[in-house]
Amino acid sequence: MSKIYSALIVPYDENGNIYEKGLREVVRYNIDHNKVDGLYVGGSTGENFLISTEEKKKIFDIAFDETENEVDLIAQVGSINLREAKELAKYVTEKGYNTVSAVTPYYYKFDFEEIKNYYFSIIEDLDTKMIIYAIPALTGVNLSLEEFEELYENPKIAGVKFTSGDFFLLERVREKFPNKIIYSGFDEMLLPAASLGVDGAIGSTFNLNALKARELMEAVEKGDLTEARKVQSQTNHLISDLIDNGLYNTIKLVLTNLGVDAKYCREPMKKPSQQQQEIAKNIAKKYFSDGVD
Ligand code: MN9
Repeated sequence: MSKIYSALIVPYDENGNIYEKGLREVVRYNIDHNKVDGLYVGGSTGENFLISTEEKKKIFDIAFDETENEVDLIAQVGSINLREAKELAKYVTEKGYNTVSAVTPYYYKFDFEEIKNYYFSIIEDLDTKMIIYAIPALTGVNLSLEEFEELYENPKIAGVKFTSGDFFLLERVREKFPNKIIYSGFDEMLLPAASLGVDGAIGSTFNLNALKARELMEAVEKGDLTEARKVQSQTNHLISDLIDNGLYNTIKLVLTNLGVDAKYCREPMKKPSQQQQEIAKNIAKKYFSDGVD
């Protein structure tokens, strides 16, 4: 059975500080309402690349405390400050997380030897699994099949969060490494990824809509392509509406409309305008009327 993970949304308050009460509510909503199998903590969706090491630790602490082993947790610790990545990996492992993930190092054009050293170094002293976070559109790093092979020679590297539309590569990776995990990373392309046999999916929109992602995965597992396409289309109407209105702000606004105090984004991301708030209210009504007062 494939697994559904929300890429955890993190509420920041008016001043851009982590809003703990709201974060706990988002975690609970994901477990109690969305019925996720797990949470991917500290990813792009958590605005992780905008915050300090201490704030990252605080988010890892709160997520761990609030879930109390009810669901799986993956801690994204990647940073081009390798020392920070190592410190965070050690921190979460000692806390009790058994899986870490790290984005491919970005900004500078690191060569593959440097990328490989980065991954091996983060986990060298730890007894923890590593999921590579591959998101070439944001990092510029395109790992080849041969490079995956070299990374996978390290038995602690357990798989990849594959956030790309390169389904040729996805199929090649699936076929060549049947025992390594693949989590699909683009919610709007869950159907093609699922049809190629991924082990699960990690997504920002699952904070709102994980139940549909589960329906889609189950339809694919049953071989019901007609149903799977129907669910992907329904889902993609929502995803288009969210993206058009500013993805993370709108996920937070819709959650707020559903009674989850998800607040704001961290600067330099903007606060939502009046118009964005109106649109988000309509999105909440249109797709989630059950949950709106
Ligand atoms: O974690 C998310 N990636 C980013 C995965 O936010 C960069 C996705 O869930 C996307 O937000 C989503 C919309 O494009 O598929």
